[in-house]
Amino acid sequence: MKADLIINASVIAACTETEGAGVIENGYLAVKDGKIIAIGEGNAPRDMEGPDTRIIDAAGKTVTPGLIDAHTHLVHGGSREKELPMKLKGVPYLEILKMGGGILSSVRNTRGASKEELKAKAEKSLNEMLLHGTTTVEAKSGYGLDFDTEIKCLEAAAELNASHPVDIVSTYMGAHAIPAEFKGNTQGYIDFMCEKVMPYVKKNGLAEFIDVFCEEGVFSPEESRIIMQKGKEQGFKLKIHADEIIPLQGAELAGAMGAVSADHLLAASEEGIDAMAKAGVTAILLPGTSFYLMLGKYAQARKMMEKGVRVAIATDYNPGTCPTENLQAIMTFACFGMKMTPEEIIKGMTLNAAYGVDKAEEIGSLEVGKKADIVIFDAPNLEYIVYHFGINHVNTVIKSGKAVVENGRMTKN
Ligand code: IZC
Ligand code: ZN
Repeated sequence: MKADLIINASVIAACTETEGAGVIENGYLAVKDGKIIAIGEGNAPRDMEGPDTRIIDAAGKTVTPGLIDAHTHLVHGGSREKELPMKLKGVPYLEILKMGGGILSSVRNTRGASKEELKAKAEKSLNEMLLHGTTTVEAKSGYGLDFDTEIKCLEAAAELNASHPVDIVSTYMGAHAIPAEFKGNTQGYIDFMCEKVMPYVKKNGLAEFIDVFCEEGVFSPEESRIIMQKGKEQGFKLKIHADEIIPLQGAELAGAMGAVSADHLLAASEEGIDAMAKAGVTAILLPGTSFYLMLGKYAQARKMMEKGVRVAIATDYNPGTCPTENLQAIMTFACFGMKMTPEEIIKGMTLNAAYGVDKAEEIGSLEVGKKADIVIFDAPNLEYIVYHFGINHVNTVIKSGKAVVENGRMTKN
């Protein structure tokens, strides 16, 4: 494979295991056979440049690891813009769900779509993600709920993972809502998920994680614990939508169950944050959702960081509560909503996000030996990307050593 040498970068944010984002000013980065082989300050050593080395001049630009979107509901049918007037009238999210709207309306649309239709829609989203700098995405099922549709969605994600440059980490999230056919019989639905769906998903390698929406009117903490326990016994890694709206000690549960991540956490308690720090649970915070639900409140990122919790930031891309694929927009919400610095934010979308999907050994930082997933932003520094918001600053994306976006456009091959 050809080698690439990125030179003259105004800023390289290596996002290594150090304090801050490991910023190098005026640096170089060398890539060969899909891996990073050198990184440093100043000029690249002369022997780095071979006859087929492609030189990328990154003068005036900022280089970061490929962004990792550690929490999305990628595969789904339909959209929910028709809920806007209700939202503006102040009807709460959980109220819309209770009336059979919200997630359940997306479930109807997803059940009604073919696998090909779902793939075509998700592929468009993956293209947007890639163009905006995302090279790895976690994707949850949970808009099918019945056996056939959940499997259809997980298969769609697996097929896209094989065909699309963006890598997909899959999560089975049957525990996203209680489907109409199990209304009033939550236990029956839990048994169905744990005994029918999970074994099939495991056997066919369709998901690495399971996730549970632990929320008032959805799955109680006791029910969530049972689902997580059954998932763990079957060899799944754990995630939980915890303390998003109503405080239910979801963060405590994540700690007790040894979850890889707990996500949302707006209403997490002090004790819950301590439990996460102690158990090494990554907090995946979703400030775009706080904004979109007009909650007037964000997760306490600063407190979590002070207490030693690893903080990742993701989009929560989904049709109801954060319909955007653009992690750069989420950077600005993280900064202004949660008072995170640009260095903390980029780390939250790279190394810490890699921990959130249990892939930190391969991706998430620019270090010798790691996969060459790299973004070059047409911005002189990290602060500029966060400050000049709502537009796409990506110039180049390199995925596993291959340029997949050049001059802001996807390459053809
Ligand atoms: O479709 O509303 N919170 N799940 C949990 C969501 C938001 C997605 C949705
Ligand atoms: Zn979610």
